Amino acid sequence: MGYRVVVVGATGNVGREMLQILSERQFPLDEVAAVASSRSQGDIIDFGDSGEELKVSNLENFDFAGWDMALFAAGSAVSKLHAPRAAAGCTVIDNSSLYRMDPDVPLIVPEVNPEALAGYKARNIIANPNCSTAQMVVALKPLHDVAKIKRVVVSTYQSVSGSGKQGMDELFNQSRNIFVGDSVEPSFYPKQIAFNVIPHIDDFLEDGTTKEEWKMVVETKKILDPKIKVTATCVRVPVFVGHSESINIEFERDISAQEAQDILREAPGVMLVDKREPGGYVTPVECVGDYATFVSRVREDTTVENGLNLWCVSDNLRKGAALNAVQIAELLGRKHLQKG
Ligand code: 11C
Repeated sequence: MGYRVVVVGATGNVGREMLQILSERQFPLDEVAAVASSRSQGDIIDFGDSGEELKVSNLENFDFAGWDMALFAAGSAVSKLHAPRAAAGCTVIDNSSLYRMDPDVPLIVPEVNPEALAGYKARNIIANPNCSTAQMVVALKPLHDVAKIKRVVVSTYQSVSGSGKQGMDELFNQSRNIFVGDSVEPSFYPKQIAFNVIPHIDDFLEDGTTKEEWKMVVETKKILDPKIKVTATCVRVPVFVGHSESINIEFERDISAQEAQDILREAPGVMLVDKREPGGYVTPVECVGDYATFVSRVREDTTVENGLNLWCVSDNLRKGAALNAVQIAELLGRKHLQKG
């Protein structure tokens, strides 16, 4: 006996990836529903590459009663409107930022804080973290367990797929225009993204940081440890898929690069690729379609006490969104919603 699972936002980047991952991980399903806005109602979409097709239902009048789980990937506004009524019928796993900091909603990365799932019944909603936070905490957790992290300084190199199809289209169109000598007018991003980088993701806050940077701070505290100090600079780069991060970590006790490599080599969800030679590290194009959070360039930072630097890369649509949501669904099934 399997689960009855709804994917909301099934026609978007993350929704399609959720369907793909449910199919490729052979998630135990009795039925899967693809749900989206009324614009897509009746469209036929692939259930990953399973060969099965799904007819898209309209979210406005979709009845969640009798379903086991609903994976939401349609943004905060849609979650605000529909997640509470969905949660009255089944457990919601929400990929938006709406509920992440709600004390009654667990914010889960299964390799890091699976125990926090226990509180999900308060609202019947579980939150999926921001993509840049998810991959970072997977890399930090095993190191924190042995040497206690005091402070993290992270700079991100985030792909345009993090901002959805419009971001991907803008990078594609601007790159093509530059090659054929047409003008490049930014429309979706505030500045040119092709052959450029933009130190700005999400809204600006009063203190000069951005909401993306704030999310990395508060989500890391909620998932991993409220005592860890985090400061972030989030940057959009002209890469289609795959977020990269340069992470500087200060620990309470001395930890050598060698010890950190040995720990990371064994850590759940981590793939250490660290050959200290040209090409002996992972770049975003190589992480696309993979489940792992790749860690490279582990080295000691002698400018601070007990410091390490590392490079971390992951598929933002997978570990940063769809894969993590499906892993939460698997955990929920195993721990709380066991079937026959
Ligand atoms: C980006 N990290 O790359 C964002 C996308 O809070 O779920 C995900 C935003 C979020 O633009």
